[in-house]
Parts: sequence; C-alpha cells; structure tokens
Amino acid sequence: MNLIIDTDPGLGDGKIVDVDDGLAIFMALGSEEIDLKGITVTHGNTPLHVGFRLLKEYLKVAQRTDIPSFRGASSNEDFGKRTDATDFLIRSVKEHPSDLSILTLGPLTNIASAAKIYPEFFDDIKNLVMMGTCINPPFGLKFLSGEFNIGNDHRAAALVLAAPILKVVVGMDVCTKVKFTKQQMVRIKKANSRVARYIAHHMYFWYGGWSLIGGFYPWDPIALGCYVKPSLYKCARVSLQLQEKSNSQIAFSNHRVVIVPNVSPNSRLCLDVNAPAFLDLFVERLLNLP
Ligand SMILES: [Ca+2]
Repeated sequence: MNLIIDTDPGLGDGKIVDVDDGLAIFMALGSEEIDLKGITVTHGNTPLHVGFRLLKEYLKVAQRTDIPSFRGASSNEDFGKRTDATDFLIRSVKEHPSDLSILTLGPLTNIASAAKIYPEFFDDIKNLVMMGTCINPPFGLKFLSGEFNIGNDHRAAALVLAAPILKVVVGMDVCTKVKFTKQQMVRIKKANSRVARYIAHHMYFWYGGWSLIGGFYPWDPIALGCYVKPSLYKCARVSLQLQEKSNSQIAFSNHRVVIVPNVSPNSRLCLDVNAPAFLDLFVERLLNLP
C-alpha cells in the first residue's frame, strides 16, 4: 500500500515528550504491507524544526534515508498556507490517483492546508486514517475530550472530518485499551539490533514515567495498525462533527468531536482493538529492522 505519514515526532527529543510518532514510523518501516512514499512533519509534540530533525535521525538509524521527508506547518497559524509538505502531498495524490493512503499522527494542519490549496485532494486519495478525537474520555476524565491532535488545530480538524471520504478515526479512548508494558520492553531490549537499541535508549524517560502505572499507551502505532492488520480492529460507521463548547474545561481547546446521530456517516470510528495481538504485531515489526 502506498502510504504517506503526517507526523509530529518526539522520540529522541531528550525530554519527556511522547514517543509514539517515532515508534509508528519505525513500525511502518518494519512492515512489508507498507510502501512508505514519504513523511510530512507538522507542529505538535515538538516545534517543527525539532520534529523534522528527529525524523531524519530515525530514517538514518533505520538505514532508510531514501524515504523523502518534508517540513509542513509550524503552528496552526499556518492553516491554509503552502509548505514543502503541502506541495508533496498534492504532488503525490496526483501521481497516485485513488492509490494513496494517508496516516495522520498529529494536528491536521498539513492535510487540511493541502485540501484548501487543492480542492480535489480528498477525491484523489484512497484512505485516510487519523489518530485523534476522544469521544468517550477514559478514566472518567472529561477534560480529555478536547484531545491533543484535534485541539491544536480545530479549524483543520473540522475540515478533515467533513471531507467527503469515509476516514478511519482512532481516538485516544480506544488506544487506552492497549498498554505497552515491561513484557514488550524486555523483548525490545533483548533484540539488541541498532533500531531496538535506539528505541530502548530514547524511551527511557517516557517509559520510566508511565511504568509507575504499569506502562504507556502507544497511540500512534495503534492508528498505523489499521493499515497493517485491519482485522484486529472493530469499527462503526458514524457521523463525527467538531463542536465548540465555550466556557468548558476541555484540554487543548474549547472544541471536541462528537457523534451526530441520524446523519449519513462520514467516518469509521474505531471502537475496539485486539490488544494482545496488536502488541505482538507491534514489537515484531519493530524487531524486523536492522
Ligand atoms: Ca503524534
């Protein structure tokens, strides 16, 4: 499958920054189902220039510097602006009409901007899987319904959700069904490949912090898994819409995504994932790398 990943990488930043984008990129590189045509970087977990530098580092560690990478939006202020990322996205959908899938792992500014610049953008792509939304906030924490990727650019999120394609939406709520624990960490450490050593070294703070509650949730790799092994996921067709809720105590923005009943579906919302099978697949693919 021809795939472009749009991402906000944090693995390797040396600070306590979410490592999941980096893990998803390595998982994609280790998955033969995926023909990775390029990677576009957006603002999010880290400033754009940091995320771009980290991405270059992953590709070097995995010996895949042949994969093109592009800088995109540096903030949600760049919504609608042309960047190297939007140029690449538009060029790619024209080169692979109806045969290009997209995975979004960060705020949606790059994708929405490509669609603003080239209105046929969504007509020409095959699939879109996005990590974002939080329809049923986990652990009763209602303020999480804003969700990072949606809240960091609500205008872009609204445009992508309304796009005339049946996109797959993997929310942070379903991702909390999957926990990366000591069991997976031990497998990676034992492997002792170059990529495994890099991952283990740079997950030190993130894994260490989350290990206090038994492990962390690998949000972005779970979204990638919809392309690698869709049979592990259960989805429902629903209509999703961004709503503004003023004066609310919602994290990241006053916007959240809700299911609108009795309206034609615009999304396939992921409801469940086979967690043990996903974790096996995830580690196996990471360990496919040199
Ligand atoms: Ca991300």
